[in-house]
Amino acid sequence: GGDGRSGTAIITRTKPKTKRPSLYRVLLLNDDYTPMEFVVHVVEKFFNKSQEAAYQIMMHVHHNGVGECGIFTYEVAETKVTQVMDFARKYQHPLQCVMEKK
Ligand code: TYC
Repeated sequence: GGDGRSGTAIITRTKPKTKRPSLYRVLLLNDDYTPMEFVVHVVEKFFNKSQEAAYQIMMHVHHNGVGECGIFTYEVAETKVTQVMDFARKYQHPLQCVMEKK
């Protein structure tokens, strides 16, 4: 790189740059009102977990206040959050789903 005239140089990349996408955790938050079975259903439906895995995640959230449902790229994480929040609102449960950068 460089223009051979101004005395400046431009460094050009030779190795192909593969940028890894940033990852985001999708979390469920505990509350006192959403039925346990509803949370299990949400985790099965939107995070493709078995009933057993979904139950364990739900109980983790119930006891710890927050728990991870999966790790995704930004767009996928955002879609999961929107889908869960829309589904919870449809059934008038206060369930909260959020994403955070890993
Ligand atoms: N704490 C709720 C109850 O006792 C159950 C619950 C679990 C709610 C996980 C939200 O993300 C949650 N019915």
